[in-house]
Order: sequence, then C-alpha cells, then structure tokens
Amino acid sequence: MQHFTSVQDVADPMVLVKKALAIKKDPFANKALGLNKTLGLLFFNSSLRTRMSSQKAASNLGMDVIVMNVTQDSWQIEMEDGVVMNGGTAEHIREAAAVMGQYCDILGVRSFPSLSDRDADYSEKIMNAFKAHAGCPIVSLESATLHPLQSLADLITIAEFKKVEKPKVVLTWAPHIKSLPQAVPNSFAQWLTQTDYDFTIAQPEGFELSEQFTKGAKIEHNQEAALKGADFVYVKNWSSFHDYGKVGTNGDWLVNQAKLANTNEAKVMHCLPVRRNVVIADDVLDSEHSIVIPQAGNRVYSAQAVFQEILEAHG
Ligand code: AN0
Ligand code: CP
Repeated sequence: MQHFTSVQDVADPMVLVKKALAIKKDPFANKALGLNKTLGLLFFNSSLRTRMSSQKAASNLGMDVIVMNVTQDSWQIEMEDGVVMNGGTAEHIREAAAVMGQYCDILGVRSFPSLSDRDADYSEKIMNAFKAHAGCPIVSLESATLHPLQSLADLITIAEFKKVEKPKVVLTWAPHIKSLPQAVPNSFAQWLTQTDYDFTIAQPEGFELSEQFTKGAKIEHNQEAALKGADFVYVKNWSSFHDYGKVGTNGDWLVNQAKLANTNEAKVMHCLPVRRNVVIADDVLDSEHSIVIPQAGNRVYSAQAVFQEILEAHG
C-alpha cells in the first residue's frame, strides 16, 4: 500500500477487514515493526476518535507519534500555487509538506471541505498536495470527500455483528443543525458497494450524494420503506451535494425506536460525534440496538491494519 486516501488504495477491502480482525485478537504481535518509525498526525480540524485511535494504533505497532494541530500551533499554510504570498499565509504547502516528510515515515492528514466551493473540495487539493510534496505515505484522517479509516472500521464492525452472510445495510440521512461534510457517507458508500451486502441509501429529495461514490447502491427517498428488514442502520447527516453545503433540518428523519420496528432487530451505527435527539434519539443510543461504542473502538484496528500494511510495504 502506497497511500491510504480511498478504497481504491486497497487491493481487497475484505482481506483488509480480516487482517484488522486478526490484529484485534493479538494487537501487540507486531510491536517491533514500527520500531524507530515516526507517525505524524496533522489536524486542520477537530477530532477525538481519529486522534486517539491513531495514536493507540501506532503505539501498538511500536511507532513514535508527533501530533500537530496545524491551524493553532503551526504557521498558516498557503495551498494555492503561483501566488504572491503577501497576505496571511506564512509558508507554502510545498515546503511545509516536504519538511514534515523529513521527520515522519507516515503522515496522517485531516482536512475538512469548505462546503462553499464544490469543485475545489472535490478536487481534493490538500490531500493531493501532501501526496505530491511530502515524499512519504499519506493516510487520510478524513479529507474533503472521504473518510476511509472510518469506513474500514465500519466494515470491521459489520463483519463482527452480522448474523447472516449478506446483511441488509441501510445508510440513512438524518437531520442536523449544521452544514456537515459528505465525506463519511461518500466513503461508506464507496466501501459498501465493494462488498456483496444488500446496500440501500435513504435520503430526502435534494440530499442525494455524488454518483461517483454511490454507483451500485439502491437509492430510496422513503426512509420507512428503506428500513424494512434492515440488519444494520447506519445513521449520518450530510449537507446537500447538489445545492452544495445546504443544511437539512427535516426532523421527520430523526432515527428513534419506532423507526426500527420493521427492521430485522437492526444494529444502529454512527461514526460519532452524534447530537442526541437531533440525529438519533436517546431511546436508540441507550438501547441494545446501538453498536456505536464498539464501532468507535474498532477505529484502533482499522488504523493499525492500515499502518501495518504501509510499514510492511515500505520496510
Ligand atoms: C464530521 C463530519 O460529519 O464529517 C466528522 C465526523 C467524523 N462531523 C462533524 O463535524 C460533527
Ligand atoms: N468518527 C470520527 O472520525 O471522529 P472524530 O472526528 O472525533 O475523529
């Protein structure tokens, strides 16, 4: 594995899921693999799970970790090429990425979209600049359009909890008060369509995701119809792709116990952080339907499987 920024960097997603499950059984078996290797974690945005699970995964592999909150602790970085830097930015991504590549064997980068300029966001300018200039493997910690470490953890969780060979998995939009990225649902769709699971995406009209990521999924606009017989209900808000960045507050789409009545005793998933009683009701999050905590726990084994693949490939 060279970089890890989308499912396309993975030879076989289900083989990687199996590898992560094996790591989970014996997490310290490869403690020597990361000896004298350094993982850099760069955050342009907030994080709880990604930050802690990546550090834990690196520690399990014997790696050292450097964490940088880029927007608070570093110089402000210029992303545009060919500009006269007489404004607020103090150094260019070309130098900043290259320098960090001197200190790190793997660089993880979290950088959310602007949600105002769709073409710029979907061109993945920042992740691509790191790939071009860092000179070391780049791992996405959630980019403008994708969150592959989350999706791998999601597939690990489904593999652990599924009761049938080919479960029905429904990704349902839910309301929110803020404009959120499409990265988590784009990525979940991209990984799920690589499996042989029965996969449906439900959202209100106008909140369809980019077909680039959803090709092969069933698309529904009726949440109740979509949820019928579901084994897994993956809940997530996202802002509109078509009316780019538009917030969706439609409270009818909140996921509560009543919505789960016609499912196959569905397990409910969410990447977290989740706003209680806006996105998912207490009666679901505090019930045995919810598997959001073990799902978040699996972020360690998702990251560890990816770091291990990269270390094995790069020696
Ligand atoms: C982010 C998102 O929706 O992409 C991060 C999720 C892992 N969520 C929020 O900003 C609340
Ligand atoms: N799910 C997830 O990536 O959480 P954080 O934003 O807290 O890292």
